[in-house]
Amino acid sequence: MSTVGKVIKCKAAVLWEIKKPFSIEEVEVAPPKANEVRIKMVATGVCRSDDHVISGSLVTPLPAILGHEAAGIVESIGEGVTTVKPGDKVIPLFTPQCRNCNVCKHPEGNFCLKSDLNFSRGTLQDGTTRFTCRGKPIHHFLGTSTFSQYTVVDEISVAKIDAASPLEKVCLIGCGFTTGYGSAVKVGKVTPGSTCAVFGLGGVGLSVIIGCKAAGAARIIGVDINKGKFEKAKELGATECISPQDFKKPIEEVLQEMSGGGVDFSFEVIGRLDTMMAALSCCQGAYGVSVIVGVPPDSQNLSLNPMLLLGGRTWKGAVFGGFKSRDSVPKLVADFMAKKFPLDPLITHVLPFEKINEAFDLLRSGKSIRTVLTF
Ligand code: COD
Ligand code: ZN
Repeated sequence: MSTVGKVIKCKAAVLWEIKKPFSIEEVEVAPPKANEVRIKMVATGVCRSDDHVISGSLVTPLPAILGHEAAGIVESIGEGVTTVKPGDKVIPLFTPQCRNCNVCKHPEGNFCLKSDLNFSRGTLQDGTTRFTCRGKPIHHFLGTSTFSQYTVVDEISVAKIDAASPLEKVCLIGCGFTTGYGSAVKVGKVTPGSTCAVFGLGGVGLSVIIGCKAAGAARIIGVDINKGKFEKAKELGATECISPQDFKKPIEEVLQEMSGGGVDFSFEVIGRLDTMMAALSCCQGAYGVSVIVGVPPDSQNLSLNPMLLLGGRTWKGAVFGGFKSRDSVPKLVADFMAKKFPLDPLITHVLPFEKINEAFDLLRSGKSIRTVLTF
């Protein structure tokens, strides 16, 4: 029996309040309105930013259905939708691309003004929600809400991908992989033969390493206090790995010495102010580029000696690896299908969707790089 135009009853993980586990509930998912798309979820990754909502350090209206790194199949479309159709494989996009705002129209900008990260309304673009549970409206999260068997997204927040792509792998292109990879190839614009330093070897840091390697870097130095992370980093392209705890002098001095005066590109993929300063300082003073990927807790501030920049260094940051989402995600999936980069080494656990709380325990304990939940 067709579900088109009807409310779908299905299972979703609802977060009722912060610092509590998800509860798997029966929810009602309304049909898509004009310019909206209803998606049957196939796989979703579990990302640190979802956990930041649970801990309270990323604020979004609750109760909500979280999740923003996923892949699925279009079930039905609302009036006026032209870029996807029922049956298409798609990736929901937590950074939309409206193609009309100043950012979308700028050749370099990707942080679309329609992003819910800007306002955190917890709704679709029309200001309402499509989810109901126990008679109460449930908020969306970043316009994606992938911790549900079905979700509704705006057309500006979804990209059609290759029909042959394995959804339980390419879901990582929806956030973690792309954030790291793009930070190297698109934001830092790593050049062939260069020397790079990557601070933090979690899933996103490893994706930065994959990007540095793809861009042809000659040396990629991984930096982490957990030496257990070194093996995989080397497998993915790090040429050396060091722990700041093995040195008496500051790590930026160690890296300057290792690189004969400063690395060409550095990346902070931890989310700490001290490592952001170390990453900035370790890059070459006249032409080095340092990219911030991590987000520090509770909007902390840095103070800076402007001399660090006056010599010619560049300091930058971006969301979603600087990629315009609807333009780039289909290309990234095509690149994965063409074996231009791997995703398998990033996926350490695969669990059924119902075990979502277990997946977050794995994330918090540091035992997983990425857990993919399958529906
Ligand atoms: N020095 C060196 N390494 C350290 C230090 C330190 N002082 N402290 C921790 N580390 C290492 C840890 O041992 C770990 O290996 C690594 O740093 C961090 O890895 P993870 O697994 O905790 O994190 P990732 O790779 O999954 O994600 C890291 C981010 C910084 C990207 C993430 O936490 C974040 O801030 N995300 C928000 C960025 C974003 O764009 N969000 C948009 C939607 S997701
Ligand atoms: Zn994420």
